[in-house]
Parts: sequence; structure tokens; C-alpha cells
Amino acid sequence: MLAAVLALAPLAQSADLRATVRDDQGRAVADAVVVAVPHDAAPQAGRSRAEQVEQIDLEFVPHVKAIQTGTAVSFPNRDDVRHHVYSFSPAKRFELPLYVGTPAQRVVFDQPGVVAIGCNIHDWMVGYLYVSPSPHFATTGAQGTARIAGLPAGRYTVHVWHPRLAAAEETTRRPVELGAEGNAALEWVVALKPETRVRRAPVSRRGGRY
Ligand SMILES: [Cu+2]
Repeated sequence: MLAAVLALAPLAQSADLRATVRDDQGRAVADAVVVAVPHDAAPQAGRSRAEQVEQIDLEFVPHVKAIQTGTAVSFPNRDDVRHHVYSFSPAKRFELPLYVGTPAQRVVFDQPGVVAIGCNIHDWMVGYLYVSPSPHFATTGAQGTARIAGLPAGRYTVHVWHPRLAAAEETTRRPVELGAEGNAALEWVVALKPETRVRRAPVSRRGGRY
């Protein structure tokens, strides 16, 4: 009986989830990953499109990137100095020895978790890959907002990660049900640890040793 009624109802095919992340001073938080984990659906196959983390002006671009588990990522060097990209993170240890241009080797991130990446030459270069089993994620921009588009109707747990998150990621969990009402909006206020990046050395972009 109930199933018949549901079958006749105009079901929303998909919804958008809009997320806003602020710190405890009320400032917009950029580079926060927002992940929606469906309660029912089994994880879908990885996104086929190629992903990349560039090195531009001696920084990783983007600083934080979310990918689905199983995604291959390339690390193109857009600078005219050499980089030596590596990670010691348990979710993925890898090393791309000194290179210019785009290394032929793409790195497959086959374990969920956070992978911190660095450069052996430029100590201040730090980036993060957030490897998510769920295909539904987005990263906040300068305004502290992110939009996860095209979520199938259903129940989700949504959580937030940021490199400087003071509390455990689990504390950000929020349940949300997306149904015929369509789009939803969620807001987080998170405490962030102070920035502790290594100070950038005065390296010339041109004529450098590497
Ligand atoms: Cu470098």
C-alpha cells in the first residue's frame, strides 16, 4: 500500500546540498572538504575523469583536493624549477623524484584517508588529498561555501574535514534527509588550529639551482 503511494508521488530525482563552513571567529573557511555519505547505497565506482594537483609558483594547486577512492592523480609541474613530490601518509606512500613537466607516472589513491603531500626541495610546499569512499563531495571556496550537486534522494551523513580542524572529523557529522523537498543547506562552525606552515624561503622562480 505504502509502496504504491510512493510510486505515484513525484519523486525528486536528485538534490543539491549547499554547505557553509565558518571558523569560531565567524570567518569563512576555505579548503574544507564536505562529504555526503549515503546510508543505503553501496559505494559507486570511482570517477573516471583524470585528476591533477599542479605545482604553480612553488605551491600545490589546489591546496586541498578531494577525490574518490581509486582515482589516479597526475602532478604536473608548471614551474621552471624541479619539484620532488612525496607523501609518507599511511593512506598512500609515494615519491615522484625530481622532475620538470608532467611525470608519466600517475598515482592511484586506493585507500580512503587523508594524504599529506610535500616537496623535498621546498619545505613550505604542503598539500592534501582527501580520499573519500563516497562519490559525493565538494571543497569550500574563499566564501566558505561548497555545493554537492546531483545527490540522489535518501538519507546521508554529512561531515567536514579541514587540514587545521581542531576536533576529530567525526564531531562534524550531521544527518540529512534529501527527498521531495529538494535542496538542503547545512552550516558548520569549526575551531581551527593555528597555521603552522614552514616559512617560505626566498627562492627565485628563475635561474634557481633546481
Ligand atoms: Cu618543490
